[in-house]
Order: sequence, then structure tokens, then C-alpha cells
Amino acid sequence: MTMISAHRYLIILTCVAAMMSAPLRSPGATAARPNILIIFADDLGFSDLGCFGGEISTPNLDRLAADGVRLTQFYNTARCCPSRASLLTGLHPHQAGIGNMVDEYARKVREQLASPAYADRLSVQTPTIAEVLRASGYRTGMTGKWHLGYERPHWPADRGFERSFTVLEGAMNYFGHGMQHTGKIVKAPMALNDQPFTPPREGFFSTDAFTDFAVNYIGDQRGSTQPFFFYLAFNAPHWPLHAPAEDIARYRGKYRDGWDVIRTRRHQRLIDLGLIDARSEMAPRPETMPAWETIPAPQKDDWDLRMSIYAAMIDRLDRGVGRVLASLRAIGAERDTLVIFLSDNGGAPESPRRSLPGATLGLASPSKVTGSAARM
Ligand SMILES: [Ca+2]
Repeated sequence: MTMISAHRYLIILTCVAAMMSAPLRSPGATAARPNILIIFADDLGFSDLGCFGGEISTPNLDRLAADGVRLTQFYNTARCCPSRASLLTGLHPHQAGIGNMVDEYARKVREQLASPAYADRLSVQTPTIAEVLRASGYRTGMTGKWHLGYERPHWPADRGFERSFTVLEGAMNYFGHGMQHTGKIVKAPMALNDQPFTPPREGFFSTDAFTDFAVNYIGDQRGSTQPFFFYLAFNAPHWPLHAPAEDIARYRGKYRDGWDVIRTRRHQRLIDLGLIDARSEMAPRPETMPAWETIPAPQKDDWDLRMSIYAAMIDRLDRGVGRVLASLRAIGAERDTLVIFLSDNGGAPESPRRSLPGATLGLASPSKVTGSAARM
């Protein structure tokens, strides 16, 4: 795609008003220089969160919204790479060299355009927010999805982040090992600071690993005389559909009412919450999607499974946010930290169908065969 259109999306801002009156200064931050925490989701739908009308359990983000500001006229640039380029530079994505995606599949477009506005990494002519804040005395760190350059010297460690733990590409197997988005069974494309990182074979789930890194980073700021900037870029709920089995089980069956009913409920809740005008009409169902009532029962069950995995991924992300916010409280920084939550674009229309033969949809282990997996 060569055109980047602006899409309305969600953002939650929490800048605690008591910052000026807090009796104790928290680590690093001052009234004039708060800590900054940006929490970024990937391919999150507009109405997925509870505070935006969704049925998925997101109590931590809901609390953030209740204590802060929900913006309803916020714009992103509709795809992973350009939105990240704009977020980190404050510029139009073309000015930062990311007019299109950095991935191999966009190479032909980049070569045809032959312009510095269409590069395979963030422009070195453009400072990142991390570079600017670091130069002005902030500590800087990030974890999660980078997607602004696969090779050094274009990693987060090269672009102003003193500490980083990232997936460098646009997607990964959430369990680390197994089939990647390339369709090959290789290790996840990850980095820890300036070194490649190989996830452990057992006990790894990327949402939790990124949360752990953020919690540890914030914990290390206790007693610091410098404010910090931390960028927590969850890869959830971007495909592949992966979640721990116990999380999927909590949502299994909740989507059997189907997309026609569920989106009508979400639309009504958005009206009830005052986030959209009561006179607004819901967009027509895309022509490619049939009416739910015409779907055969086995396929309904398959769609319910897919949506239950997607919901579980967001549920897990929200619990990660809860742990990160608790870590701010633990070091006494909650009242001196600007927290911004947003997503790079809306729900993905893509339908990646790669899966290990016989794999259970949603899980890394191919230990159980289901009909759902065969179709996916
Ligand atoms: Ca995205």
C-alpha cells in the first residue's frame, strides 16, 4: 500500500492532576519533568476494550480510562510501521522514511518509488523521542514490537533506548518457538539490547515476557534522580492467534451469538458511554462477511474459538497493564507519571492461515488435533 490514510482510533491519557501537589516526589520525576509511559497495542479494535464498549474483561485499562481522559478523535496512520514511525518521531511517516512497511513483501513498492520516504528502516536523519529525551536527562527503555528496521544499526538500542527487549519484526509466535509468521519454524526474531535473543523453549509467552521486562525496568527506577521514558509496545492482539489455554477457556462460547448481535451490542454501549453520537448509524456489514444466521454450526464454533483466543490475548494484555501500573505504585511514581495507551491501527482484516499440521488453534503445542486447526 502506498497511501496511508488516517483512521480514528482510541487513546487513553492519564496525567494525574495531583502532580503539582504530591507531597513526595517520586523517583526521578519532577513537577516539570514527569516520567512518561507509553503503552502501545497492536491491531486492537476500536471497541474491544470495556471502556470503549467491548465485552472483553479489561478492568485495568478501564480504571486508567476512568481516572484519565478518553480521546475519540485521535488519528493513527493505519498500519504497524508508519504509526510507530510517527509515534516515535512526531512526524508524518514519510518524513521519517516509513511511507510503507519495512518488510520484505513491500520491497518491490519501495524499489519502484525509489524515495527516501520509503525505506526499510527509520530515517537516521530523524531523532526519536527516546534520543531527544535521553539527551535531556531522561532514562529510556522499551519492550515489545519494534518493526522499524530489522538490522543494526537500526535496532532500538541504536535509536535512543538504553535498555530494550524486543521483537524486531512485525509478528512472532507468542510462545517463542514454533512456526513464525514467515511459515518457517525458526526462533523468534528478538533482541535484548544490542544482542539477538533466543526465548527459552518452555514457559515463554511474549505478552508476559514484555510485561516482566517493563515491571523490572520500572522497579529499577526506585531512587533514581532522573525521570524515565518507557515504551511498552505489546504485540498483542496482532496475529497469530495465540493465548494460554486457560485464558481461551474463559471466553469459549461467549461469541456464539455471532458478529451481527455482538457488534450491535458494542454500538449501543458506545452510545450509552457517550463515545459516539446517539444518532450515528452502524456501518453495513462488509460484503465479504455473510449474515451470522447463515453460517453452518461447525463454522460458528470455529469462529467462536477464534474470537475467544483474540479476547484472551487482550485480557492477558490488560492484566499486564495492571502489573505495570502496580509497579509504578510500588516505587511511588504513580502520581508523577504520564501514562498514554493507544493502538497502532484497528483490528486486522488479514487471515493468516499458517499452522502446524494438526496444531490446536491458539496454542503453540501441536499436541491435539481439532477440526478448527485444519481449516485455519
Ligand atoms: Ca498493527
